[in-house]
Amino acid sequence: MTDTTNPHLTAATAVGDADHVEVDWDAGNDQWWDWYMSLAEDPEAAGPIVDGPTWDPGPLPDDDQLVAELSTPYELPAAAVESFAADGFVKLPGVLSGGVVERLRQRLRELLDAAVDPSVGFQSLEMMWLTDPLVRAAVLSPRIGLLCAQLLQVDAVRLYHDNALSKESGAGRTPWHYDDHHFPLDTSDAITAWMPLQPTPREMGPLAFARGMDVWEAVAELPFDKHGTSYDRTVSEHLRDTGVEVEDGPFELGEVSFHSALCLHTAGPNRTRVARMVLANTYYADGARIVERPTMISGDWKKFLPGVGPGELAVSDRNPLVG
Ligand SMILES: O=C(O)CCC(=O)C(=O)O
Repeated sequence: MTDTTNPHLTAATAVGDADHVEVDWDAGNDQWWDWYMSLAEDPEAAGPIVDGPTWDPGPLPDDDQLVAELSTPYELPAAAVESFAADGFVKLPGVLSGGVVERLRQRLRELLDAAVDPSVGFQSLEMMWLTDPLVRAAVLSPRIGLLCAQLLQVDAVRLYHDNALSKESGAGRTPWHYDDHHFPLDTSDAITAWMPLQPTPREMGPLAFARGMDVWEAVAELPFDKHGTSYDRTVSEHLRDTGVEVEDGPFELGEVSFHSALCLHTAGPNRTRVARMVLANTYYADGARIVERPTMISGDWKKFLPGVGPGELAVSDRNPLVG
């Protein structure tokens, strides 16, 4: 260990050089997020906090209406499939009604408040779908699962995990990364549906994407930095110096983004007084296997694939086919 050791790491995960990640993560996924967020540069950290958005969700659906909406296929334009394949992400309007968004926001808030230390700036919770019927309707939603399979152009997708993410007022940037680096899967046919649970203006830190399915290739050999912000900074400099376009616009109420595991993405700080809440669900192509050497960047992945070991088919009772 050096005197620049990241305080969120244990002796076991801090071991070796800064790019030595071939060890198991030995804490929970909430501690993983505390560590991971510390790897982002945040020049706006001391900036002003402004009022957040206000919105009218419209009528709130009852449970049956919510399930019906989430079971109805979304009319996906062919152009969206093409732009996902070219860009690595796509943002689709009106995937969720305002009422469904609001019901999910209220439920995720209750679940987070019951489980998470309120002083944590980036709050997270997974596997809610196992116990909460409302969250299950969204996580196992045929609408969302079908969209993911259509965008990946695969026959069927399985659930990797659900994720409630609340970036609280004043919490900082999410570092640049691409999820293929994270998921312990032997396929890049993995996709995250990032569903903001409010309209999300720029000052709230919407997810932002480097445009281009192949942009990751130029940073694939960049040494990771498990102690500090050099990986995030170098990716950011590379994107700027090579003129890669970054889509960092706001999300309307009900708009959902879908990003490939190969898409480089980040998110700004939340400089508003309103929590930036998201339900982010990840799915992968049926038939994927666990890689031979998962790393600490995958966090506590065994929670999402219990009983499945390296090299084995990524299938367990927690990875149902969706859609
Ligand atoms: O919500 C964020 O700030 C980051 C989420 C993310 O990176 C993801 O869902 O892949």
